[in-house]
Amino acid sequence: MSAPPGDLLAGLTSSLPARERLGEGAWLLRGFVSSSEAALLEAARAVAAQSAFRRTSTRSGGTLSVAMTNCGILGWVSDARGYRYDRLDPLSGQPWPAMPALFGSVAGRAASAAGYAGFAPAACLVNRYEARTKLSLHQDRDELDLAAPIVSVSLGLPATFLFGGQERRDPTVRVRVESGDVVVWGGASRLAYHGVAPLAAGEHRLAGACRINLTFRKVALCPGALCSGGRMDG
Ligand code: MD3
Ligand code: FE
Repeated sequence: MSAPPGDLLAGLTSSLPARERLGEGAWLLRGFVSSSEAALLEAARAVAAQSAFRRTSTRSGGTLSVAMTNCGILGWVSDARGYRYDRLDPLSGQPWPAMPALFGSVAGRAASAAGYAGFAPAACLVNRYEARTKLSLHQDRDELDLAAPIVSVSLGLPATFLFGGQERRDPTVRVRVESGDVVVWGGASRLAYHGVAPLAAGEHRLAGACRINLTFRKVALCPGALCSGGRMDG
């Protein structure tokens, strides 16, 4: 009595550490940047030295618990007017810091490993989570190019991603992500609802008491223009 070849193949595939399928077009690459954690955190610190972490307000009058900054040609900004991508940091009045070369290469390699060749992000949103901060369930739809994936790099304290469906009411699965893990969200998962559960307190050897998440986005090809899109808070 041997198992059907399909089962053997499935077993082999799932035992490969390289990539785990989270959903249609969504891949978890565990430990993909493990060897670059320190360098990535150092680059994120250099970005924040130019464009500081800030907690932004939302159109609904609230304030996000997560602190954010950006690097790259475009940065994601939120204020009482809503959400958009902007070439200037509203705090400094200057362009966002350039995307560190290491960021660009990591984003491109991760996208390729998940089957999205030629990914060249215009924006990197840097999120900083401290104990008890969270990101409520939302869709990322401020980008004009929804064919491009989003690449997410986790650094520092572990977190739990909530990964839902195309509708807010769809059930969510919980995915634990650790420092060095990368998730690539594209295809049918690109507009899935997602969020991050409140961060558990802790101490990470390189990042201290926080989690840093980098999300790389293509946004759109719009030289010289402001990119704006829909809302993100449903
Ligand atoms: C699923 N950031 O900044 S990245 C965000 O960990 C954001 O800071 C989270 O969601 C963080 O907007 C999670 C995970 C993620 C990003 C984009 C997605 C999940 C996604 C797009 C589609 C589906
Ligand atoms: Fe998001």
